[in-house]
Amino acid sequence: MIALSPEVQAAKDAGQPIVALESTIITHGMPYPQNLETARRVEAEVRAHGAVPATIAILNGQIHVGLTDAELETLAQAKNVAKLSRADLAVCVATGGTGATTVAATMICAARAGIAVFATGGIGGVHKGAEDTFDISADLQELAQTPVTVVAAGAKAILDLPKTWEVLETLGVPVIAVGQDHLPAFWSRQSPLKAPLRLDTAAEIAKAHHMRVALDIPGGQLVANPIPAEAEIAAEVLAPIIAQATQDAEIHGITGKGVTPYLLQRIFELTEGRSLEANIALVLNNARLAAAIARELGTLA
Ligand code: PSU
Ligand code: MN
Repeated sequence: MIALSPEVQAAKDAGQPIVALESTIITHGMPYPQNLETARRVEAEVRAHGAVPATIAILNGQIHVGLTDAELETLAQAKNVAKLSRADLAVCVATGGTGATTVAATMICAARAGIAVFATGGIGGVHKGAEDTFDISADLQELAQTPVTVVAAGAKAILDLPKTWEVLETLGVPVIAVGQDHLPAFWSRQSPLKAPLRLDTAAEIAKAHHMRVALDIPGGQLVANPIPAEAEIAAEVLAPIIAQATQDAEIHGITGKGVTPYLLQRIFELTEGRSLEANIALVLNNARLAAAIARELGTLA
């Protein structure tokens, strides 16, 4: 059911570090052609930092771990691609379908392929208004049960961040801020929320991952890596834009899986593309750290 690309297979055989990458960010998180460019740049960044990238997607009922450039291009241009989370994965494979994997589904596929480190932009979480809608991403539950270290720039600031961190605490997920005491907020380096845990180096993060496995504690780690300073958008600038986008989603009756892609697209429009530039910068930054963690993990095995 799982097809490793030749590059990923060779890396596995040689015991080289591998970094998993998701595909929903390509199909639902960014517009074409920036999505394709970014996917290629993220893969190049992982390679430049001594690891092998494994972008994950389901193509014609097969789980692909590592995509060829042609597959990446097809996916980036495809319209109406399914967005697959934990609930959708088996149905998609069973019916021969094609779809992009969210953080949750990418973690499942990575773990099955023996990959422990995964880089993305931002995870899903508790949506604003969840007390009425119950809209909470399956990404959070996945972090509680699948042993993959996920490097993200925090949870997307479109979410209710305090509630997101509370749920992760309840689920026993280590949320580790990198190099600072406060949690980052995706497009901005700082949020007012103090991080539950802080580590400063890739080696420490790899050690913590290793120890969790050794202690037989299920689940992964969320590494909250702040966006580079030169790329950040101040939280005060974004707050009214996020409020507007959230209101527009409500007016247009957007619900369920459609909420996250709608908000990202609307914020892209309202910031005249600045949100996308920041998003690209933070994904590249996460790819670098994930490669370093994967390298360190290789020295512990
Ligand atoms: N981060 C981004 N863009 C995205 C996503 C994350 O910068 O498109 C995607 C991820 O795949 C994440 C998903 O898992 O959004 C969360 O969606 P939901 O809230 O429906 O679970
Ligand atoms: Mn949701």
